[in-house]
Amino acid sequence: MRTQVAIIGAGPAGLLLGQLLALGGIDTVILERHSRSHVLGRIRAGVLEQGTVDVLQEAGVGERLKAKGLPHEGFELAFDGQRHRIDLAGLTGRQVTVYGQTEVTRDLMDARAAAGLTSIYQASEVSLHDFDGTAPRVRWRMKGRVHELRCDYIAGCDGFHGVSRASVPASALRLFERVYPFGWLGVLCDTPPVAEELIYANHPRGFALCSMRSRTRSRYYLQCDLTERVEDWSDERFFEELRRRLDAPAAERLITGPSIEKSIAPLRSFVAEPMRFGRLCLAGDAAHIVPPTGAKGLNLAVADVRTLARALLARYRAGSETELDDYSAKCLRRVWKTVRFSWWMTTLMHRFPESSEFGQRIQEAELGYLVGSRAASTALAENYVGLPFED
Ligand code: RFL
Ligand code: PHB
Repeated sequence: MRTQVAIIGAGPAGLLLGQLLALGGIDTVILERHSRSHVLGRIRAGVLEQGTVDVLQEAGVGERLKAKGLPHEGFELAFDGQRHRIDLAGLTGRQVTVYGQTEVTRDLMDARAAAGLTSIYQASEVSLHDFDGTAPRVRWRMKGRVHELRCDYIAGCDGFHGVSRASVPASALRLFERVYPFGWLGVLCDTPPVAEELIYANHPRGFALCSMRSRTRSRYYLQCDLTERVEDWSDERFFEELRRRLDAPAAERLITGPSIEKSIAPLRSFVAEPMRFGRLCLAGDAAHIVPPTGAKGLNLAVADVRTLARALLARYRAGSETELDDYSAKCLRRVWKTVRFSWWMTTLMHRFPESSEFGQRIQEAELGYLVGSRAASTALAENYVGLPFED
């Protein structure tokens, strides 16, 4: 079997890359470890930057997003019993769109299936070969047989735990990492959201986030210890704790219901440099992770893929490798700005077990400054709506 670009991973990064390359007439095969339904069952991101929406529209998968996505012109920061609105539209002229990662993934899967493009699900033991030369190959096992795909390039879009980054010799990569001393306990339920806009709450008992997927589906998160187990959190306990971390009017308005998903995610910042090794290019969570506080992970994956698709198109259309040579450096400039913002917002909003009283006062002062200064609010807003693409 042969293709031009072998894509490892059918998450949003891999599927979007496949779609953008297909529009440019480039042949791809996607290899995914899990089943289609497993991939669709993962509840993750919910907030799309305008730039991400634009790329999805250019990719021809914007129809449902346009019909069902919820435009949000602001969000609220809650602390000290009060809520303060960050007017994204007023401060930046831009907005974000609430539309679940599951829906983005479904739209991309449907488009790929409709175009009759090859995706191989449940491919186990995927391995990458010879990407330091000119004829890379990918092997995998399925139903007891080993298969091989020859290609020109490999796109490693297989997330943080994938095989792509792990296939690069350790001496060729520099890794940067910060692990946070807490996680997020998330609950999804079919109840109307507590408020029209997202609420990010800084509370002495820990951070809380009120988000949503639609007008009838809510997504809530609580900062929790890494030692917590999901089984110990009944819906009643979760909502009781959430109420305690919200301001009184929000706590009063909160409508609870049975959870349809509940999970704990650890928080981490991570970057692998460079993002290209020979004919293997890493994109999305395979190359970097940010804590979810700034809602950036999926958006960053889309920005990488946009850059990679353009570079591969330049290579196939004009024979130019200049853009591929610049791929890693160009992505990493955006990645580090976004890593900084996500780290900053995480530090601002969470209780750190090791924090001193001094640290606590500094956090309070920063929150006060942020909502009292138009300059500081604008800095937050322009990062939240998404920094402009370089070109
Ligand atoms: P994914 O989505 O992890 O997809 C990688 C795919 O690769 C497959 N795979 C393999 N396939 C073949 N062989 C192997 N050896 C393989 N190993 C792995 C996997 O099965 C999977 O299907 O990475 P991708 O495409 O780079 O997308 C990244 C995003 O998923 C991620 O950044 C976001 O979900 C992060 N994130 C958020 N991002 C936002 O932009 N806005 C948000 O509001 C937001 N909220 C969140 C989040 C992540 C969260 N968690 C669970 C970490 C909220 C949470 C709670
Ligand atoms: C979500 O809806 O899952 C979500 C929203 C905003 C964030 C993180 C997660 O910052």
